[in-house]
Amino acid sequence: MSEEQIKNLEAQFEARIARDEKIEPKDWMPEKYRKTHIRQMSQHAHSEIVGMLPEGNWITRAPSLRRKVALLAKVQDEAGHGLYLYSATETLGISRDELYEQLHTGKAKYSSIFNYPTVTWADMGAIGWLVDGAAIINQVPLCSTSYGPYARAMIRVCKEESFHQRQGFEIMIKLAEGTSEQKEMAQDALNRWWWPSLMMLGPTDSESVHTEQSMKWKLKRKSNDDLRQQFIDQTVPQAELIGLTIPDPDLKWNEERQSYDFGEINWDEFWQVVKGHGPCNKERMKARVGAWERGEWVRDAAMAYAEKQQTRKEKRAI
Ligand code: FAQ
Repeated sequence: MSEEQIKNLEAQFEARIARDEKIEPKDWMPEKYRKTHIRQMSQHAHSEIVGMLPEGNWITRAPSLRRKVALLAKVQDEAGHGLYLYSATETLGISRDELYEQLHTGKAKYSSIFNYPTVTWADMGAIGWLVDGAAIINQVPLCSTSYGPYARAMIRVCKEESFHQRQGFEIMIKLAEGTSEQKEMAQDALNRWWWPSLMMLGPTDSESVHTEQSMKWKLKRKSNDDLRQQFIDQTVPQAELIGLTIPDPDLKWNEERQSYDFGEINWDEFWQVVKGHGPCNKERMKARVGAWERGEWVRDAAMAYAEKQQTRKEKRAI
């Protein structure tokens, strides 16, 4: 293709984005657009799959049958989101095997938040309330992102995340209304998950390398800092409502901005976790790689069965 033809295609592509048209898998797209989407969508898929691990830790220890059923369903939803997002990523011309390989070799990232341990039952409440709460704030704008398969996937994912957030908040309400030990457990979980939840929304806008381009392509609709502020403004009144204290002495309502001012985030901690040195990074990767290796015979058996069926079909056709 000549340089001029490429320029023409690029101009048509940009015009479609400007008109808020969806870009579909078979449409022409700039290589950088394709790669950026593979990066973000696959990291999102990996986050859902790795995100099953901290909660999976509590399925056998849920305090009642009702809690166990809800947690089991939530973790299954996360598996569904991961598979859905992997399929959407595959429409960009990358295979599932390559995507897994990127995760297992550390080439692809997954959300920093899932590298923290779940030490008490209250952590199940805090994850639903805070982590799913932050995920929804980040993901609702993604429902109108420019790449069609991602936008459509996000509509369903957001509906389920919203249910997850409510079940988490309900766990927190019950604990906060319970005995003093239970309320302490809820407060302790809030203390440990608050700051990592703020970090989860990504580095500050001045440090974010992808925001500018992603905003132009309407992959991102809001900046990391805007999403973080929205999360804080939404969550602080919820903590107040159930009598818990946000662990930030600098948190203060700013009348002029009609928003909360908040304290300094420990970005060193964030980057340490992103680079693989968080409390559970090694454990999470070991679990994922182990599951992949243990599943080899299942994949082999499925492939052998598919081949056998195909041969039978071909023989019948002769
Ligand atoms: N953790 O330039 P930016 C969930 C990386 S799903 C690790 O700002 P961008 C459901 C970033 O990749 C949670 N790495 O990047 C659930 C980049 O590195 P790279 C996941 C992070 O893409 C709930 C570098 O830093 N959600 O929770 C993080 O414009 C409960 C520079 O950053 C999504 O993935 C981080 N937190 O903005 C499951 C949503 N933040 O790639 C179970 C879709 C940044 O160049 C239980 N993703 N980095 O090597 C996004 O919206 C964006 O990708 C951001 C980052 C906002 C995460």
